[in-house]
Amino acid sequence: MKYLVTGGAGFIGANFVHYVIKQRSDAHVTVLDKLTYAGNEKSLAGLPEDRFTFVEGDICDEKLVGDLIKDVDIVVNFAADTHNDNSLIDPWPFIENNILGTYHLLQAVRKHDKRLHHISTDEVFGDLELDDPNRFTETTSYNPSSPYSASKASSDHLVRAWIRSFGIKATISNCANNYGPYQHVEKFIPRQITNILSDVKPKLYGAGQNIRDWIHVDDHNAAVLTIIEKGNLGETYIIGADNDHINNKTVIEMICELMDKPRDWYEHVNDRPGHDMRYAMDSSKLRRELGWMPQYTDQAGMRDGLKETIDWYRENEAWWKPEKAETEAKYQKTGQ
Ligand code: NAD
Ligand code: TDX
Repeated sequence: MKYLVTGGAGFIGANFVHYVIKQRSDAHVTVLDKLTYAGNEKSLAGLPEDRFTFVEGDICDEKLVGDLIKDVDIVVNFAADTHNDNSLIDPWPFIENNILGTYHLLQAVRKHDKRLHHISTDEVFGDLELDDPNRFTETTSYNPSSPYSASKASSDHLVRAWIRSFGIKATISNCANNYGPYQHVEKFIPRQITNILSDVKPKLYGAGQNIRDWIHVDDHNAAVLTIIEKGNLGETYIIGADNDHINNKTVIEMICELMDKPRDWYEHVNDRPGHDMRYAMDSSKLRRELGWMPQYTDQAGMRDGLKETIDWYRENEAWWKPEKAETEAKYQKTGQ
């Protein structure tokens, strides 16, 4: 099986490449990545040269995309601009990379009749109130809040339209918040871990009551591989690990405790404008129809996943240190 993994030098894409090379001995992976500030070729170090190729380039480059797609069996699209806070400062890269980029991939898979799996997010559904017992399902209406989530929603709509109008062979997955190795230090969990490793207090937006349905990146990628291999063409699958009751304040307290700091060794900073309150995912379709199950579930699983993630950042300072100062300088400007 020959894979073209777009955005494969980013957090989830790089973990996917390591995962698929390890799990499937017949897999060959080509990564196409623009290496934006969020892409890091070091995340792909150590992969076997005969089974892996890296190409620096843009999914909006029609000729390059066409040339690469001709030689593969499937495109797995992770490429996107992904940080909500950045989309509130400058939305344009989100429109370009997420919407136009997906358009170009769709045209290429259509022309060359190739399979596509498109990676999306829970945020396309908007948010839930804290006391709302519902979870997002495959049929929940789209209601995005930020420029980032609106751009992801747009890209999902394009994929659905190309399936319906042109019959392309595609699947979509919408996953909850991921954590694990190789995640950029701008994101919530690595930011707090690397703050503590730098002897700086973690930063909690507002009161920290917001809830994210945290999932370990390996559980996400196991689900993606399951959908690629067993999923029904044209379908959307929700991916989640039943962690929709752990708020941000609790996550920071867990990190402090696991890193031998007092549980309240953090500070409150400015909240995010338009901050979504709660995400919750109902992944029963994926579990029932395709037999996928997450490994890191509930508060105990989350603790295990966090412990491993903390150890990874402790042992890989050379990977994250170069990004840290610039990232924090950006947050300082918004009082976050
Ligand atoms: P990331 O920001 O860590 O990585 C994105 C990668 O895409 C980077 O390597 C970047 O260089 C590359 N890229 C951006 N624009 C490109 C372009 N035009 N051409 C080629 N490469 C380009 O992101 P991530 O957290 O790994 O997210 C990957 C995907 O998963 C995204 O589509 C995101 O919306 C989705 N997702 C993320 C989460 C999460 O919690 N991080 C949850 C659900 C879904
Ligand atoms: O320093 C922080 N303090 C804080 O309290 C940061 C960076 C974040 N937060 C809060 C905001 C959110 O409620 O933590 C929560 C998680 O924040 P992010 O890591 O920025 O993630 P989120 O905005 O929820 O979006 C993530 O999940 C869905 C990814 O960044 C998206 O790419 C994905 O689609």
